Amino acid sequence: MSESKKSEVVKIDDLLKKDSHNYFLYINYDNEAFMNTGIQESGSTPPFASTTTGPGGKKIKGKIGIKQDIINSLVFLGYKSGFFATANPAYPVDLIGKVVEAMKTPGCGFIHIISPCMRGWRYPENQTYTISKLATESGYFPLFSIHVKDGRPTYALNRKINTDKEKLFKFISMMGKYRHLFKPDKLDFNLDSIYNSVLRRNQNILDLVDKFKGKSEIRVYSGKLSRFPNQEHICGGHGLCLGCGEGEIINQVAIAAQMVAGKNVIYTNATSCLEVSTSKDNLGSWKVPWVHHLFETAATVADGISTAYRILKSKNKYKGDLPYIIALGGDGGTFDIGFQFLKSALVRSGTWGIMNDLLAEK
Ligand SMILES: Cc1ncc(C[n+]2csc(CCOP(=O)(O)OP(=O)(O)O)c2C)c(N)n1
Ligand SMILES: [Mg+2]
Repeated sequence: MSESKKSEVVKIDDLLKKDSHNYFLYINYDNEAFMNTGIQESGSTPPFASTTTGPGGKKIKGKIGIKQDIINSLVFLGYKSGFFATANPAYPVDLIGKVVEAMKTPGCGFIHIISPCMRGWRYPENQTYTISKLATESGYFPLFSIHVKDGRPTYALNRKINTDKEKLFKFISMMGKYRHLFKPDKLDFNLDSIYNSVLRRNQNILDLVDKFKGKSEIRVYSGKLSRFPNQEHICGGHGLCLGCGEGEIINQVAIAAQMVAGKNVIYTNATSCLEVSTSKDNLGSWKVPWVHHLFETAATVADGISTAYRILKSKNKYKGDLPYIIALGGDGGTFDIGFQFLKSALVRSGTWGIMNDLLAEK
């Protein structure tokens, strides 16, 4: 990276004052497997992690393949306007700031959030925060954000990337999904290859930050957690596992969404742990409109709702404020089965929705 490392502080209060409006925001909670159907491997499962479809043991060493990079594959699709970021619930001000920023960016938004899963990653439930924090501190899950304007992405880190081998191995060793790399023998080749893949991926991100620089290379969100309101979009008392990352993530997303839009938010939810555990029996957990549909179509349904409201508004058939539409989906629904739907919804809302007279907000 070049020497001119300028950093910028983005106040969440200032973002809230903007009157611009996003059309479609997709939140991906990434627990690195198809968890609600029994821990099957996804495109986001990292190398050598054990799943029920690629169990780690004597013969098989867990996943053969890479953890796909979803963000960098999505930002070069020529949008007129959009906001993209990674986030981690162990950094709530950063996560909330990004949701607010996405909701204030015209066009499309996408946030990829690491979501620890005690059941699938196999660790005691009270370790969620420690593991989540280590994911970023070790360099495994770096925090960065990208604005796209007229087709051109500009990258910024939200925290310096430090790929720390010791912390990475500590992170790995805390989870049962990697136990076969330590017992009966320590598999140095596999452990080193995880470290090397993280190093290479981070170098790729640093190169992109260098090539597609904005005003600053590091953007830090600031705000006081204690001054943020409690969210009123979803009740407490869901049926997620203890310490589930998805529960913490939806709480933080809803705090941000409420600060931007009050209750004028509609969620769509792909089949996933969050969906099944907030819609048990006849009693849903949601206090704002929430639509469950297929595993793969959270993006399509959300974009459809958003577009319908904008058409009605432009024809003067809807008088209220346009609602904010947020699609929620797991890594299986995002990286794998829902990818083509996600790509299309991002392109429609981030490009066509802005250029089309009927759809663009007046
Ligand atoms: C077409 C289709 N295939 C398979 C399923 C079964 N199914 C529902 S959710 C799911 C996995 C969800 O995984 P992910 O998106 O990662 O969410 P998580 O459960 O991990 O939160 C699967 C396989 C389905 N509903 N529809
Ligand atoms: Mg998952």
